[in-house]
Amino acid sequence: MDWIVAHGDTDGICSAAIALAARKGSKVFFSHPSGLAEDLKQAEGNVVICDIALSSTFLQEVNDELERIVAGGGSIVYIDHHPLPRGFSKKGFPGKMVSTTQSCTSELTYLEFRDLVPADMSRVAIYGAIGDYMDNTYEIRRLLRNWEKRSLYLESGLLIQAIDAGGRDYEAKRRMVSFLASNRTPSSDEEIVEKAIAEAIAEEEMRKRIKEEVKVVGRVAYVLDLKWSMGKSAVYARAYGNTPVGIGAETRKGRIDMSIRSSSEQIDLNELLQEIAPKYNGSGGGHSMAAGARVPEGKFFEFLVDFNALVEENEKKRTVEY
Ligand SMILES: [Mn+2]
Repeated sequence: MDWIVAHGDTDGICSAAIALAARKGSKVFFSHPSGLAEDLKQAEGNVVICDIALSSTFLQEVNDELERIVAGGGSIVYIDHHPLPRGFSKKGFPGKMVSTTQSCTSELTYLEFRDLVPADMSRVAIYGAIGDYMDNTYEIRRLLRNWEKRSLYLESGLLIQAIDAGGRDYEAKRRMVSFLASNRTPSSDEEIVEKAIAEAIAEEEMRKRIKEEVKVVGRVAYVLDLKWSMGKSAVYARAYGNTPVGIGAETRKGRIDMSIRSSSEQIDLNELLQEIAPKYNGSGGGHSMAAGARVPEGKFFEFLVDFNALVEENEKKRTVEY
């Protein structure tokens, strides 16, 4: 049995769909950076891994599992656009590593498998790119020329909203992957349309609520425990807090989970979070303008104050350079 292991967001789901169109019959499994090594324990055969950051903490464990799969006669294609861990070398990696931070994973997956999938799969790459705010690359703009852009934005919007509404429903995500892999549009799927419209209506309510409830620490705005999409909460927190950085946070099992979004290219969230989160017994990282972090519940406010200081320092440092 071949495997496709992907992140559960829009970019991950679209990447998995493209990989599935190329490798029909593969088992689709969802994972995340800190669970990857454990999840790979069940995997075998030819394995494609999409949109899951290689975490420096679990690098050795992941490597061991990949080596086991290859030793059993399988192969590995690792496709991702998160920054690689410091000191990581592609030499000695047990498989093919396709990596850049400049494009989303859906774009990379489409380019990797383009000879094996129908040309129509290019629109799935575009949905994924929009989902990760990475539709402004050379390749995605080139692919968009073969489509009616406005219609494609509706399709991707439906898909993104439905995925946001679904939370951790992995069965629903798996259905989406096979649906997209068989070249059907989100608008033709009743389940996706219904979920997307309900989510859009909820979003309008949540947007207004965030406007009322947003709190600001210096240059960082946040909302806590809204029980709604943390990523979208972070974007609205930043907009209504009138700050360059926004956080959507949620208390879960004694820890605070955060989605963090920045509107400033001067701030590298991945870099800042990797530096600061471990000081609070937490972890963090992701992309420069969209990242996540987790700290123990009791340390959240200390973390916020310290994180803000770092954001302010970074803004100043980079402005002076001009
Ligand atoms: Mn991605």
